[in-house]
Amino acid sequence: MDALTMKKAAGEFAARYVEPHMLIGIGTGSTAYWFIQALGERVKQGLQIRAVATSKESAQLASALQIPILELNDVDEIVLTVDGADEVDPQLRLIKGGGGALLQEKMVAAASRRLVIVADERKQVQQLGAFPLPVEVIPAGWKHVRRRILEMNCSRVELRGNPQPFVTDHGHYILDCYFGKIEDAHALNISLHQIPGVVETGLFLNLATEAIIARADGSIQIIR
Ligand code: ABF
Repeated sequence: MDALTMKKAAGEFAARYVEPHMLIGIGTGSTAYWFIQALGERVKQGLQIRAVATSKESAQLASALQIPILELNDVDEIVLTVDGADEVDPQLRLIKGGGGALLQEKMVAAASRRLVIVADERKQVQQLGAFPLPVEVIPAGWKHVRRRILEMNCSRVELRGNPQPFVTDHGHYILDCYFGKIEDAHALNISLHQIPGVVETGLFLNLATEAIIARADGSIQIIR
């Protein structure tokens, strides 16, 4: 299987978890895209669901497929969220945010009873950190945040976007931070959150309840 086929397989597999009348969270990215497409097909056949989106992009896609979208503030607990990831380790710790939606993704994930990650096998790692860690920051002080992160044993910190900074759905910037292999993700997450101007990090810890991994040989691996 090539990457697109694996992404499609993982996204469509997760769509089977959705039952009638469920309030679900819909992720962002090229794998979650296939989850949303599969839901759209079932909605066409009469499935009744409501969804909270993790990005404007996903909200637009879902709306175009007649999936009713609610705002996060207008719901209580989300039963199931399906989202992608940039890295998944064996303990279901994640790096997310390569798509720039990490803040809404983490808020929706935190409001969800189950967070199911859909990914192709290339996202599986033994230890987080090969992928640069996205950190969402307030534009007004990003240069000071960058300096503080560089003091944290981080080799490179790049403002995402060129020549214009990338601006998130919530009006913030993203710093892509090259820490290399992350020894203690919990400690790093706490340290980053102590820097004034940091809004959120792409470290998703104790949030994912399951991962659906599509493999190149056509198999599906479930990690719980
Ligand atoms: C999103 O999915 C982001 O958090 C992440 O960067 C992105 C990557 O997944 P994909 O490879 O499916 O686009 O949730």
